[in-house]
Amino acid sequence: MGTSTNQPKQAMQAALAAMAAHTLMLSTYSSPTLFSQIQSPNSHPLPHSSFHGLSVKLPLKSQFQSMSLAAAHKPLTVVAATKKAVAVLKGNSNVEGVATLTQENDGPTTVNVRITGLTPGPHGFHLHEYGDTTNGCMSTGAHFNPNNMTHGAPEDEVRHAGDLGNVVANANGVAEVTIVDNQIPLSGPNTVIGRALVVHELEDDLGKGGHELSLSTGNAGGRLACGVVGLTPV
Ligand SMILES: [Cu+2]
Ligand SMILES: [Zn+2]
Repeated sequence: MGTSTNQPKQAMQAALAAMAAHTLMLSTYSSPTLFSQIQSPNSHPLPHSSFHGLSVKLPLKSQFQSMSLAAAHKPLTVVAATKKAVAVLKGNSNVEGVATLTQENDGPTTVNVRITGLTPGPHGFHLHEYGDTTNGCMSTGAHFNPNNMTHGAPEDEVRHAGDLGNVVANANGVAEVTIVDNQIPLSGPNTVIGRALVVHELEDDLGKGGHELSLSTGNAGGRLACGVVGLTPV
């Protein structure tokens, strides 16, 4: 009898612990202060932490994440830090689509997108700065550009973070594309949550077209459909 009444409580406690761990990890992304507070009881200076092993080869942020969990004496279970978001693309034409974005820890973001109603061929596809569609896709602003770069191709060093290149529609006007990119994270200071994905009328010339708009928009023409990137259950 006691067991059955305790079970929901235990489950609740486990859930709360998991939430606390998750929150802690998210906090360390953007809060060095919190991180140092968590670290201080440990008394190990960062570079000499006893937490060695796999994390040594990981990017610094991942080390922070692992060590902060260890330092806070949380059980060292692997907490899945997968983030997932979705954007439903709509506009004033019959072009529409859905994009899902997933990111594991601090890895690249994978965008799976399917858009219908396009003319066959390439169409510029970007992450724009604002998740504001009060004036349709026009109010989503310019390409997301936190590093003040000029427009380019996704593989270029010099590019807007939001430059995702082109999606190519088949003869039926359907574009189905998977994009893996390092500059559109789902958390942290450059998160794209709350910004918008936009698909364009024309091909993005990737900054190389020599048109006066090449280095700002890739001369990709009108905005056919757009959608705000919002969190969705993993
Ligand atoms: Cu665009
Ligand atoms: Zn751009």
